[in-house]
Amino acid sequence: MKKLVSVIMCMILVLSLGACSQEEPSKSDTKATAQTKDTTKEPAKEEAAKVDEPIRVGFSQLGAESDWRVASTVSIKGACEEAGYDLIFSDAQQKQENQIKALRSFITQEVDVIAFSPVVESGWDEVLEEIRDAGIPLILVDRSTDNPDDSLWVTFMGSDFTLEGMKAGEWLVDYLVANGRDGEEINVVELQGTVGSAPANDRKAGFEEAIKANANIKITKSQTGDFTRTLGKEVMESFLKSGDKIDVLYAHNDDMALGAIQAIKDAGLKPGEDIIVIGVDAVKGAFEAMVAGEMNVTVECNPQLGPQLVEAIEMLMNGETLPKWIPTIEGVFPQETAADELPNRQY
Ligand code: GZL
Repeated sequence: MKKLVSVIMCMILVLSLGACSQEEPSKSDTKATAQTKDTTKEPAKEEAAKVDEPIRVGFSQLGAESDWRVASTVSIKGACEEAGYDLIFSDAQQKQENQIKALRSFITQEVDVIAFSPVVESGWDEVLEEIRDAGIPLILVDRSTDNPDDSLWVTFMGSDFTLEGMKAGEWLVDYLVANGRDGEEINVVELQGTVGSAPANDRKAGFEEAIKANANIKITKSQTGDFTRTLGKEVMESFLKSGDKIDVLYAHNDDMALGAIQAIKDAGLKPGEDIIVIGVDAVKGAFEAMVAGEMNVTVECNPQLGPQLVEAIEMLMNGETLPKWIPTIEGVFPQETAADELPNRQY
């Protein structure tokens, strides 16, 4: 009897082992099974989860120093929201160390894409390499860096700041000729943007290039107003207090020009007449000043890069190649066009 029981027990043991082996195929079988498994109907759990997860974008914005910057942020946040992205947004208050901290936090959070607008051109080498080593694609928005290795970022989308400076200088040369003042000694004072920033460096260079053939046009004073209205006013006050002859103000952005206009008026002078006022950005305030006759021209610099950023991210996620530079198309708006153009302005 005992023997019969042990035989039966053995048989049960053998049968149960066989059943397990069918439920637990070998590794190679598993792989084979996975490959032959019809994944068209139900992707594996992790794929399904990935497909449902929104794209996570880390964006380091440099600050909120000007109307242009505020419009840039509105455009980026709006476009990312519309695209259903999970946007992690950081405002660095114009401090490079804050941007570097934000970029490093994006790496730690393992975002899908990093985008940022570098407050200054240099000092990014280490963190750019950390982003590359983390395998996270990087998009430069609005401003670029002076790092010679452009393989560190997928693309730069933004304006040609040198061209903007040249447009400002060319407008001045043409204006002086049109008003019979091309033989006059013309003293230009310059309000520079943030020291070390790409727009400040390039707008200065472009303007100087455009006027260099006209020896009668001289930049007699040049100082940074850090792209803000407050500092633009303060620095213009100091220019005016010097008592030196000032014929033209060239401001690297409209916010500083608008601050300077207030200083010119406070000094009892007529901006737009006694002193020609040139700005860059083409923000609404500049058009309002031109309609009032207090400003003469603004060179457009388009802040609405949000849709372009989303388009670039979509292309990236689809494995498409992006051009190294996606230039922004921009115009020049002299005073005579201001009244018609003002209603069209979106920032
Ligand atoms: C230009 C942008 C500049 C604007 C300023 O693309 O970086 O920064 O001209 C802003 O108004 O502060």
